[in-house]
Amino acid sequence: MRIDVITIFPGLFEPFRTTSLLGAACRDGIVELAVHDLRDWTKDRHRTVDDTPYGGGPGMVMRPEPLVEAIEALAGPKRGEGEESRQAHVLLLSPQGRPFTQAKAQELARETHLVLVCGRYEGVDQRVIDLAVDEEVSIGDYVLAGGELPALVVIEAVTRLVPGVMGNPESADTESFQAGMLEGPQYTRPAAFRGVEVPAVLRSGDHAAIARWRAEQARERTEARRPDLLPAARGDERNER
Ligand code: JBQ
Repeated sequence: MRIDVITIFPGLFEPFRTTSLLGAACRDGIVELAVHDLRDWTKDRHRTVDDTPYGGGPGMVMRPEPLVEAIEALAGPKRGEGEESRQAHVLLLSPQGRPFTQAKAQELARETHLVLVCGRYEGVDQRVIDLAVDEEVSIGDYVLAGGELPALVVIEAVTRLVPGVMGNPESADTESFQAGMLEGPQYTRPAAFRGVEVPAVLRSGDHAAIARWRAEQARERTEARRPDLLPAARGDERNER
């Protein structure tokens, strides 16, 4: 998979490109991650990427010219409706986007070429979206300064699903099987730490009992912390109250 990133802070991506799972995938040539400075597509002396909003208001808006030229240079021009779309799928990270989910990560992992555009919080000129972006995604409802961290979140979530990236393909499977439920508590040695013991069932060797205990723990934790993940249970609660 090839991923091109368009950003005004290319340096933010360097440590992620060279570290851990993603670093190994890049070294192995399974993922090709290229990070581009948006200012390379500006033509004025000050390399300006933003301007004041039409209609007034606070903040600045990202200018359309450098963004659309950068996207076209990396993804190719967007073809008309009904035509086969270009190879690259262009994503804009923005608070106005549809929520980024594991299902979206799985969908994006099937692409061969992604172009990620990092917007700034005040926004990008709408014509960039209309002319050059395939979809807008958001990683969540909190205030951030720009799309760089969201882009890194998308890169990590997507690339670990690309065949050959995970060292152990079983862990990816297990997690996707369990997606929709939180994991219960995990323990490693020592068996007792500062007087707190690992639950006896985990040390019993009874694999069926361990599986039952884990399922029960996952359910309780999900009910307590993320009832939204359990639509059936949530319905029951409503009926009880
Ligand atoms: C969003 F994707 C972006 C880009 C810029 C700011 C943002 N703020 C909140 N969540 O994921 C986001």
